[in-house]
Amino acid sequence: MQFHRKGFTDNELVSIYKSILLPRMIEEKMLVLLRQGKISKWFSGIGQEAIAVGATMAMQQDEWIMPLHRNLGVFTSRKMPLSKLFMQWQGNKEGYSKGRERSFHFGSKEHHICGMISHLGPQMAIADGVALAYKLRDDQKASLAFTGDGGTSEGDFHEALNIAAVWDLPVIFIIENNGYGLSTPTSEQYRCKNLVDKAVGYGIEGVQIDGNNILAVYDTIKGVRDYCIKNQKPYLIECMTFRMRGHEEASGVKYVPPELFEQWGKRDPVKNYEDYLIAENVLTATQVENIKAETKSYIETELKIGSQAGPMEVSTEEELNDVYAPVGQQTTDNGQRTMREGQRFIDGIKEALHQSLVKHPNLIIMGQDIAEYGGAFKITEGFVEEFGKARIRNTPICESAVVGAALGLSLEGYKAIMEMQFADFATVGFNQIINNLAKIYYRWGQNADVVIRMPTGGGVGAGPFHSQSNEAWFVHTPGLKVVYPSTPDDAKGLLIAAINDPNPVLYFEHKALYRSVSGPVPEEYYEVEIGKARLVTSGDDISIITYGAGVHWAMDYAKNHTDISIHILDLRTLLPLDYDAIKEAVAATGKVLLLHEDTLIGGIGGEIAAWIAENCFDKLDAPVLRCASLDTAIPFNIELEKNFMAYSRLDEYVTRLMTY
Ligand SMILES: Cc1ncc(C[n+]2csc(CCOP(=O)(O)OP(=O)(O)O)c2C)c(N)n1
Repeated sequence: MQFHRKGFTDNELVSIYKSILLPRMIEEKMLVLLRQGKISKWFSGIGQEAIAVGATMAMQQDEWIMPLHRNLGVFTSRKMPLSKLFMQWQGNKEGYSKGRERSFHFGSKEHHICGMISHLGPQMAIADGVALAYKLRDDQKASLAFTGDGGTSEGDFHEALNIAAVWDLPVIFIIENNGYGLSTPTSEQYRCKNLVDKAVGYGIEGVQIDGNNILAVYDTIKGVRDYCIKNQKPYLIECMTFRMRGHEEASGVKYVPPELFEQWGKRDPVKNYEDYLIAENVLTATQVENIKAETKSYIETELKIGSQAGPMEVSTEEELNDVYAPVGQQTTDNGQRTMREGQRFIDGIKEALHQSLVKHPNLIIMGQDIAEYGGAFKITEGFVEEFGKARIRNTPICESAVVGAALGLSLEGYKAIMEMQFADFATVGFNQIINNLAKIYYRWGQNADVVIRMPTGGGVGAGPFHSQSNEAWFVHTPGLKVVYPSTPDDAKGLLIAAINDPNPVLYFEHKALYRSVSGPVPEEYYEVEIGKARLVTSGDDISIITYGAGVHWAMDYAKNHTDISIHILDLRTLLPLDYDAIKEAVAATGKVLLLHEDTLIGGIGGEIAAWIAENCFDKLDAPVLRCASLDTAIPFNIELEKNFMAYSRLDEYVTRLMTY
């Protein structure tokens, strides 16, 4: 292995040696502890340390790195206290995730390390968002994301590189090509000759290097970092290496030809570098032994501290409290309301966005066709002229990467709104929403200050993929908030509240209401509290608990059936639910109908019905009924769609309840 010392001083070379030795020796210790059952599942990086260590040393301490499961060297090179790392690996409360996450699936804001989710690829787009923040602030910084060769087959790899290229973001993407994705060899993973060849396809630069040569890695990434910052461009680096142990310690290596271990064993990144330093007279053999003894003693001492962690004290209250970041006080509202009449639902949304863009200079909106075109529903029309392309960002068609980028912006203190062109397309950003946005705060205390606008619902003959009601998917996910206004003033106030909330909020806006519903909307900047339902009308006969278009169905029904006294509750927020208001609605009539446009099975109506049965049984005079849409996809033909909709069965259900 050829080492080129370039301008490194002897001291620097020794410091690099200590940095690559540490993760190797920690791992050797870990393997012993693993056999003793003292730590959890372990993904070994033995043989690959030069990449994580070299890359981390080449970056500035305050530049975000998105490591993966084999990157112990990132954590050690950022000088995280080893005792606390041990506590993390043992699942102790004193670790970095209060015992909630395993091995390397955690982050630390203080160390600018973003914790991975198991799905691998989603890390890469978060680096895009961080780099976007750097770029917008002209910070002269770059972010760095890792992937394995296996991870390059994920759509997230493609999306992240593409968006970084299109937006000219200073991101370094590192592929650790270690020959296998679990047991799958690269020959069954991709067909191009080299993975770095993919850079050309994205219109970016790339280089393939020897990933086992710490000086080559360090020096290359230092140079690439300068390039990315100076040229404001991303860069792809393929580091050739080999995984010297199994995918994880329990899985074995039977599928790897033994000669590969022999071949790559000779290219061991630690041993080769050590030999080089001795041959160059930078270190003597005795000094090397001394460094190893010091490292060993450091590891033992830290392990001893780490072993003193107390037993887990479980507090359900703390667990539940840590699902959401605390919401700060909203102070700008003096309570004054100047009503403007005749405002459409869409006007409420637009005004909330506009006022929020003025109020929060760090608010970025991203979405397909939202800039010059003004968005599929023209809600952001005129914004690009007023706020500029940097803040009103057209995106390529890559929902997953845009949600990831939104999270990356949040890591750097920005607020992000993403407009899903249609709520239906959330499926292709689902992983980022469900596993990254929703869980990150609980996992390692990092909030996701992101709002996703979800133009939702049917009634417009748009067929199965432009009409769905998919709110229930998200209501089932702790860590998200789900709001769903039905009036123009709530549309405005709830969107402002969602933007101010430091947690990820899914904001459902029913497309059929955009231009069909109008009403008074205050001119002021104000919030409608998330988690509070609204009493639409009081009544004595039956209570309809609903939201979104259902509110208007219920109101229409009541208008046409003045002989029935209907109590109507508009939930406004689906997660968290306003249980007090639900209880009052049950108590008001004793007969409850849950009404929603979403399909029946697994819809939120079932959840609320169960809650009522558990908590309000004594107030009921009839079984709780659910009126929901048919359990089919949403058909295109307008007659079929009408039949699909819950509204077509509303009279039947009200009658059933009235005659019970
Ligand atoms: C989306 C997803 N699919 C499958 C897995 C299971 N899995 C975990 S790691 C891994 C192999 C990853 O290979 P590679 O990206 O080359 O990284 P390496 O483990 O070699 O470092 C697989 C299949 C996963 N974690 N996420």
